[in-house]
Amino acid sequence: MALSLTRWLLAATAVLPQVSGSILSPTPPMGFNNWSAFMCGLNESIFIETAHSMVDNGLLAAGYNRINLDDCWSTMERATNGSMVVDTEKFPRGLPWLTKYLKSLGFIPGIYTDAGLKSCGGYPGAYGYEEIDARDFASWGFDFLKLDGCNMPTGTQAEYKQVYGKWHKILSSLPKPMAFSESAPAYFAEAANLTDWYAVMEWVPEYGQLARHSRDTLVFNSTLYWPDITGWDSILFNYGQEIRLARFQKPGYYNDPDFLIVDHFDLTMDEKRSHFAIWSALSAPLIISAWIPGFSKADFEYLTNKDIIAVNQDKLVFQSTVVSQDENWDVLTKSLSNGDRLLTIINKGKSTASYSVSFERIGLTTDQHVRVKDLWSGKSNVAKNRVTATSIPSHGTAILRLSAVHKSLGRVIPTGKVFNTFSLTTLTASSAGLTWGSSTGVDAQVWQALDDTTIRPLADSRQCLTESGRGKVELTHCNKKLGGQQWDYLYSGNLRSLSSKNCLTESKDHGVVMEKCLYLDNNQVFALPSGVEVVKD
Ligand SMILES: *[C@@H]1O[C@H](CO)[C@@H](O)[C@H](O)[C@H]1NC(C)=O
Ligand SMILES: *[C@@H]1O[C@H](CO)[C@@H](O)[C@H](O)[C@H]1NC(C)=O
Ligand SMILES: *[C@@H]1O[C@H](CO)[C@@H](O)[C@H](O)[C@H]1NC(C)=O
Ligand SMILES: *[C@@H]1O[C@H](CO)[C@@H](O)[C@H](O)[C@H]1NC(C)=O
Ligand SMILES: CC(=O)N[C@H]1CO[C@H](CO)[C@@H](O)[C@@H]1O
Repeated sequence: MALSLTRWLLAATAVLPQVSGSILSPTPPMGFNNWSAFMCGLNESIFIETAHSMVDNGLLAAGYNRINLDDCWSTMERATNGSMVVDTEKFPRGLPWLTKYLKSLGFIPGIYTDAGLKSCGGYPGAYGYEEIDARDFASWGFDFLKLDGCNMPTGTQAEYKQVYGKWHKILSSLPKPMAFSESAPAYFAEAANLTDWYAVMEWVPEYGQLARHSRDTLVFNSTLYWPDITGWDSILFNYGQEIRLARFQKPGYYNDPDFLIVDHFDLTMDEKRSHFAIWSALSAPLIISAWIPGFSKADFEYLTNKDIIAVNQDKLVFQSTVVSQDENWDVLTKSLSNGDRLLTIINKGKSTASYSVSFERIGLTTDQHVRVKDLWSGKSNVAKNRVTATSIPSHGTAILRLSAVHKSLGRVIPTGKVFNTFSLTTLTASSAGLTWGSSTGVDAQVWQALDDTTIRPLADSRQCLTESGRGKVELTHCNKKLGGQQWDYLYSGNLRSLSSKNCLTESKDHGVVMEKCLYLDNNQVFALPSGVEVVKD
């Protein structure tokens, strides 16, 4: 994706979703796109060599079955009949030949265009040519379209919605519907006012199968786009955007934190493996953008880890949500379709260390032994009350699958951070009362969201988050008879009191207060642990 060419300076969940056979992409897409490694240097031989390498080294068999072209595949002008024209220096045998060849190997080919007047790289945009381009892409044999959003005529949120909506209509009415990757949200990310970003996030799941919510992961040569950051910084940055948006993901729609840039020149092996493990825990698309024929045996090995891919492709496709964060550690969890629980621990620190998490924090209520499988080593052991991952290397990620030794894991309570997805402050229960604070990973920042729609701090689960009138919120003893202790988590990200219909709000001085619900306001949009029912209204 060529977003960064023009934009780099910018400074759920629900009850078990229905998995229907008619969903275009019931699990996250996996495959290859040449952008991060090749940018505009793409050509036929790169795709052919890549495809063969993916077959020979087991990537296709592991599920990486898409090969997508990015920007710069065409000439600079359209033909007189309005069609895009392939650059025959880059693709001497043309695109229908290429798609046929890729399909003969077992791949699904994808193509790129831009919703605006010009692509991010300056090639013809599709604005006003939507029907012609969709027809051509389909007739050339493509089954997947990535639609960037550079150079829109006016750039308003409403305009993006209208144009992406138009594409949705066209693509879904083709004889063979095309998977639709939408870059629209990325153009509204990182703003001082996130209302438009949130608004776009609300409609992209209705129109397509995946959406790029924020900036590009670093291209191979990062110095061109985002000086002075490392590949690891870029991975954590996009992860940091993704975790704000878990409520939108569902079977058939995936939040896309962008490509796996696994051959970025400064990544260590531990960082590459983390990149893959984190994207898998998020059930994010796994689209490798790297020079695959140049991979080492070890690269192919970790990228084809069956247990981790199974987590990525789990049919619930929950995005793991954050249990806790501190300076050195991020802990994530989610449920898997067979009732197992996934625990992911990221070591952001500078040294190898062990980390231990209580069952409670993972949402488990069982007092029994639980089987813990380390998905990197494939080894299992049993644990009771807490899980400890030992020797996690600096910038490494432990990814553990918890399952019942006997019947089932028992009741699982959605548990984790409640945070403002604009300011990133975390709901904190201190002795002085409630505040929005920075993350330190303490129990006072880990919350349980119960079926009765109460919200309780892990530090003392007899206490409930309570709206106590006059705009105040406090922790008071849980009591079903009291009003003000029940909350709806809305699709908008609002936490709305059932009794007053007002919304939880972060005030200017980080106070936890109640105010009238506003439209996708910076101070009222929150992320909650996965498993909490999301109410659309
Ligand atoms: C495609 O690009 C690669 C890398 O830049 C180059 O080695 C190769 O010769 C090119 N192939 C064609 C057909 O231009
Ligand atoms: C449009 O023109 C191009 C270039 O002359 C040609 O290859 C293509 O087949 C034409 N498309 C249609 C639908 O006629
Ligand atoms: C944020 O943007 C929205 C949509 O453009 C606008 O309605 C709202 O007033 C803005 N909020 C602030 C605080 O500027
Ligand atoms: C990236 O590109 C710039 C400009 O072409 C060049 O000076 C620099 O050495 C390149 N860096 C890497 C890591 O390839
Ligand atoms: C990693 C890699 O092979 N990068 C290539 C990306 O594409 C450019 C342009 O063709 C090449 O110069 C790089 O070598």
